[in-house]
Amino acid sequence: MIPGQHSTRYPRLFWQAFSLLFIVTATMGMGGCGNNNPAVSTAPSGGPPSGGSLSASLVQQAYLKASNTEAGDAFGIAVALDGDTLVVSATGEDSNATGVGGNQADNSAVDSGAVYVFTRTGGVWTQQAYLKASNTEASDGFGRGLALRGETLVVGAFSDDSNATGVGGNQADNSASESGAVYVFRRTAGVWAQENYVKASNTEAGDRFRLVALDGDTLVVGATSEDSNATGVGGNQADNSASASGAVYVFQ
Ligand SMILES: [Ca+2]
Ligand SMILES: [Ca+2]
Ligand SMILES: [Ca+2]
Ligand SMILES: [Ca+2]
Repeated sequence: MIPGQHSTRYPRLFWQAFSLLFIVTATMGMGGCGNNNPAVSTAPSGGPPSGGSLSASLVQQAYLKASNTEAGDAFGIAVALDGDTLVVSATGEDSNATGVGGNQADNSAVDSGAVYVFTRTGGVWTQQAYLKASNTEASDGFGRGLALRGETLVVGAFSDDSNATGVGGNQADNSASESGAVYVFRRTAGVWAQENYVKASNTEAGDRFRLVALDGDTLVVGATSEDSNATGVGGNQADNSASASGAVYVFQ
C-alpha cells in the first residue's frame, strides 16, 4: 500500500482569510480523505501533550529494525510513542502467527501485518514484543492504525474481512471483505495480551474501519470508506448512498 500524500499544511494567508467555522470544516474534511494517510493513523492519541522538552540540538538516539526484517514488510508505516514505549507496525509482514510472540519466520500469510513493541531503559531501546492479530490472514494489513496510551495499545487492520459488529464478534467470518477491524492489547507486568476485537456498528465490505486514537477510557476509530449519507451525530448508519464519505465511531 502506498501512503497518501495529503498535505496537512496551508499557507498562512489561507488561515487568515477565512472564518473559524470554515477552518474547522476544512480540517474535518482533510482527516477523512484517502485510505492510507499516515498522518491520521500516527497522530498523537489526544489529550494534553506530554512532551514540550524536545531539544533544539536534536541527535539521533537509535536506528530500529524489526526482529524479522524482510523485503516488502513496510516496517514503520505507522508508529506510536508513549514515554519509553514505542510501537511500530509493518503492514506488509507475512507471518501466519496469531497473538503475542508467535512464529516470526513464517511467510505464508502475505501482507497480514505485524506490530513490534520497543521499550527504552537507560537510553537503550530493545524489542519487547511481536504482536499479530488474533485472526491473522493474508492481506489483512494489521497495523495500519496505531495508538498507545500507557499500558493500552490499539491496532487497526484495514482489510480484516469479518462481518461482525461491535465488540467481541465472530473473527473467523470473511464475508465482509476489507471491512476492517481494531484490536485492543493490554500490557500487564511487561506482558502483552489481546483484550478485545472491535468492529463498527454497521460493518460492511470495503468500509476500512482501522484508524485509531486513544485517550483515557475513550477509543475513537475512523472508517474512511464508510458510505452513509448521514450528517452530524447519530444519523442513519444503514444508508449507503454517499460512497466513501467516511465515518467515525467512539467507544468507551
Ligand atoms: Ca509482504
Ligand atoms: Ca516475513
Ligand atoms: Ca479474516
Ligand atoms: Ca454502509
